[in-house]
Amino acid sequence: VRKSHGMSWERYHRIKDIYGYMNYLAGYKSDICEVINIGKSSEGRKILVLKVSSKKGARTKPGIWIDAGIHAREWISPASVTYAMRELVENYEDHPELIQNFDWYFLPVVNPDGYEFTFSENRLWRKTRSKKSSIRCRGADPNRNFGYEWGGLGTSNEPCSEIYRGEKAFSEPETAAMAKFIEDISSTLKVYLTFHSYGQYILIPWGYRNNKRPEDYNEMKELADLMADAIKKEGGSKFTVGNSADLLYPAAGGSDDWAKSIGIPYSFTIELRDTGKHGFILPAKYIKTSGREVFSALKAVSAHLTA
Ligand code: ING
Ligand code: ZN
Repeated sequence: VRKSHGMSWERYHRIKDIYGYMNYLAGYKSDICEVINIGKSSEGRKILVLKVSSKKGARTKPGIWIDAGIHAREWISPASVTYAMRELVENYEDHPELIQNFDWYFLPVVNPDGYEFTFSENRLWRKTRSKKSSIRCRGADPNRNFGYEWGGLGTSNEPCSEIYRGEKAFSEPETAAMAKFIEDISSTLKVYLTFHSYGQYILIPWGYRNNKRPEDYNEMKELADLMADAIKKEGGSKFTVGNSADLLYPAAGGSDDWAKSIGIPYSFTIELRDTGKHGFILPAKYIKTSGREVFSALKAVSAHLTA
């Protein structure tokens, strides 16, 4: 059993510290935590999920899925999600109902190659790092690569574009691994949350075109509003709730649309701090507040679905 880890929420950490922390939890809190290796990135990095459950191995409880780091440069996303993961597990006694009532799945870095590249080479890299020998530019936008309405509005077929959709849906090993794992557990999942930055929004499907909402949009919005209220109370930031295409721009092949399309009732993209002052380069002093905001949103989800 590993007794230590190099993770903190005082600065931004590379993959080895994030994975080290997940493995630490799986050792130190082995009654409720397990690390699941769901696949490999283009450059061969592991893609790790932390499952938190009071009945390890069983699939009896409603599931909540949380991912972060789909886009490499949005550092506050993995940082805040790992903070919430830590709060859920290490301060279990403060809120035992959260783990008693749900199975939690955390995928803190969907795009580990891109994430590492933002530390080593280019702080503002967004995409994956996949490589086609015939093509000059590397990577696809993983949030245009999911298999629902793939190839539509707000995407590009130009490999050098920041919103390149990839050769086909799930061409990227990262999105393919994530989708396969989610499909395996999808009958248990009630909630899909994907964390990005920045802008302070809670975005509701459909994102692939304007003026198109799921028939249960109002139920989804009710929960999104509760999350926004909880965030406001916790950290003071105002998060705007609405349909992603209408509030921001249409974008096809997003992970939230895909999750909704396979029948997960509540699916949201959450754009964390800030509203543009620092943008992607959010100073590390905001990690803890943002992490607390994320955790307060998770508590709001749990309370609403248990009520
Ligand atoms: N923003 C999201 C993006 O992928 C989004 C916003 C998500 C728009 C889903 C529409 C649908 O462009 C960031 N910051 O990546
Ligand atoms: Zn993003």
